[in-house]
Amino acid sequence: MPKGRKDKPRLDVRTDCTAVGLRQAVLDNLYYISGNTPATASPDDWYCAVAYCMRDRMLKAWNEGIERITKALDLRAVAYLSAEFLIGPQLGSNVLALGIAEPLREALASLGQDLDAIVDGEHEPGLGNGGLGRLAACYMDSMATLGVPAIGYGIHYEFGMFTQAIRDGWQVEMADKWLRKGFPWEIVQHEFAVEVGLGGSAETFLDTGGRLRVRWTPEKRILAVPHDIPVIGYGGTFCNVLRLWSAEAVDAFDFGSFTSGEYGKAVEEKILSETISKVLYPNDEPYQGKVLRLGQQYFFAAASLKDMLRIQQMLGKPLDAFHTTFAIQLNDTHPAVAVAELMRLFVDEHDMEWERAWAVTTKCFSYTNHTLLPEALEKWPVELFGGLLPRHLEIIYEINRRFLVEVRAAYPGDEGLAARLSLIDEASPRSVRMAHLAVVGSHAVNGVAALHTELLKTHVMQDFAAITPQKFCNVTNGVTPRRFLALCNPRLAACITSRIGNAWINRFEDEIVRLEAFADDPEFQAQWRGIKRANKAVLAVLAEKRLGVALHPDAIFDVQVKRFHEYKRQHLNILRVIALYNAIKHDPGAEFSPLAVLFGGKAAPGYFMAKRVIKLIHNVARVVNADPDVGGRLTVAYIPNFNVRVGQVVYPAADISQQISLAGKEASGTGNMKFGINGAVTMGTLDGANVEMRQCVGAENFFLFGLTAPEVIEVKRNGYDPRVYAATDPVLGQALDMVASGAFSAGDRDIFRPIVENLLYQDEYMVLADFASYMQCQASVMEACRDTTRFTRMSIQNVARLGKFSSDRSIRDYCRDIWKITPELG
Ligand code: F58
Repeated sequence: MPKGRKDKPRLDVRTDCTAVGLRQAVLDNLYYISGNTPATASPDDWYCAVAYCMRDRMLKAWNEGIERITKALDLRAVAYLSAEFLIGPQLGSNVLALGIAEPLREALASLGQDLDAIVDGEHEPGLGNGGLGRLAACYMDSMATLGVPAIGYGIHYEFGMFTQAIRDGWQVEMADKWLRKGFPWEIVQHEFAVEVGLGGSAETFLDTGGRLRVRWTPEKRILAVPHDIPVIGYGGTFCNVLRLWSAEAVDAFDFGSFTSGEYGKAVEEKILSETISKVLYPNDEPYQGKVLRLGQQYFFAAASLKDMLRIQQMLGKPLDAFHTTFAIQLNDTHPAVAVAELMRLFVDEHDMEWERAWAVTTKCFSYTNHTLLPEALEKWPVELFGGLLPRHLEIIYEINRRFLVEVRAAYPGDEGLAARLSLIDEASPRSVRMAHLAVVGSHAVNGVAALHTELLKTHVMQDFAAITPQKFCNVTNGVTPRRFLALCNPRLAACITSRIGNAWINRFEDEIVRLEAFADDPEFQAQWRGIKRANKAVLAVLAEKRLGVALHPDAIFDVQVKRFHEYKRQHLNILRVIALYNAIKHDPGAEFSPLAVLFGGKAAPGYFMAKRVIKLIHNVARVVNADPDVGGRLTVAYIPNFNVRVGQVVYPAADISQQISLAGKEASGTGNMKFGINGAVTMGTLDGANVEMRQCVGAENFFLFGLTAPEVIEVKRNGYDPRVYAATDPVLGQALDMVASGAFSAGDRDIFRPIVENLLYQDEYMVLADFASYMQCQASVMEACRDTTRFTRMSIQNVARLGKFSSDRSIRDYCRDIWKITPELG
């Protein structure tokens, strides 16, 4: 220590959490990591300096977390296998978890920097499509907060979800180069890289003990390199890891080709291998077999299992106790090939008896289903599957053979049942049913909301539920109140804390209900409204800046943000807007409370109809927003490139949350919960988790409309003819006619013809059947909004009564009912 400074305690720039220490740490990082001084640093340099500063402060908990999993013999950890983790921006949530926002803010201010601006400048990793990927991220957050040891295993895509731009109202996709400037949160763990095989053939041989064995000789080997991202729980003491695999060539450079002058060929192998983790599939459409996608699935499933076996061996535990070390959760069927791979590892590579291997495997796995849409259930043509994974196909056949022997023994003569349950769909082309593999290979199968689980049991998986009812259970989805309230809505968070303390942040279910007491308190109500207005003003600034649309914070903000899909019925919403527009035009002088209808969400690039609905929304917006008769009382805006970050601005600003899927189609929804805990009142159908949300908030605090799931089935059974609705409801008829006649497309009758014709002649998602009820519901919303006191009470009661929808509760359910793990922190 230099002379003359003995009296000053030495700062550890890696761990100190005072403003002085953080300031020094940021300066050190600026200088030593990006070679900058405050005078030369760019916003990205500042961001990186702060991010590394936070990562340093997470490392102690991180290393303790890894030790916990790799040293404790009696500990069962969750291995959460998911092809997607939509983690969102990291800086803000890590600062919140560490609880050092204030000293950090002070430190940065002393350097002339604004913490919020730095947080806002982060480019988020879009490693997921939507709800499924974001759910995985919420669950990682909750596991770390509750002290559930876990490793999240996934894919380190080089290009995540595409960036959406809008040109002349059409969606345009652009590559998401999220890694361009590096990603400061991850640590690449080259020493834990593993090899994964693909292709080739399988042959039998006699081992030295004279036993018949099978050996798979892959044609190709790819190196899986783990990129570890820390996931720290709220409070900053417990940390898990998200391990994302990136594909590299085993030998990046072929010297043989190089020396013989074939320079291109020398790197060909590298390029081919890296393709595996190159890009996230943005597919939300009817499922198509793509060999690269199966390659991705096997790649991360196999690498993850190898990693788990390494840990098992490190612990010195026998392989047949593998299930005591890991509870493996399959997030949908994307990682389901892991069932066959674990069997291959046990039987082929570790010489375990089939029966024993199977018993251990099924004790490890459990499977979460996220969809009821039959076209979304994964099926791989046998030929394609066998070409890429010949040994796994054999193993699946053997699993199936044994399974069907049991089925036939229990239900003799019922060949129909056996065919329906089979892991192989015999229809041409023969294919592997991944959901069946997941169900047979798991000890537990769950749906993601009560209604969804019920429909799984009674429809999509009816036969499985009949033969193994004990496997099926429900775990209703949840969202993390850290990111989706504490972080994204600091004003509301502070207001809630001022009344009930801050324990709601990690004990949401128990604590938030205490807000009920203030629902009718005039002072609290005024405060509540002020906060909503301020949040709307923030969104209005964004809309003005990015879209040039003026949104008035005194308008009702009515929002639908989610992926575009016909079952989610964004077209029902825009038909409502057209009907409201017509009502204003019909009587321009009538009273009409200002309403801003906001949309956002991406369409899969190949989804013709969804992209056309986006175009229709833009065209309607152009007409409505410019009409002097409307005079700004009805505004329509489309917020481009909806992602986690945009969501964090949108949810806090909404008054009304549109959750309008056709009953029986949305498995759960999680946007509904994010809106709800930020005080938006739902306008929705009895679908997915809406059903349970309505039960919790009470019918008086929910705007319900539409057919129920049984009614949908009934109406369809009796022969649904959408034209009857169009012909008998003049409001609907007029709206459709306008779209068809080119009223929103400068007379062009072709552009929206596919939408109108689809609605009139098919309407699979029964938009027309639910339209009248939706409009009626709209009238009740308008009425409720005119009574400010009533509406504010509804909003407060929504927040106070939605404690159940914290992902902490979901994780507790998984721990208790499926994983049999006791959370360490309650
Ligand atoms: C969603 N699925 C469900 N899939 O639609 C939603 O109801 C549910 O709340 C959510 O899962 C979480 O359980 C979903 O997001 C995908 O994104 C697939 C990813 C793989 C390609 C096909 C879409």
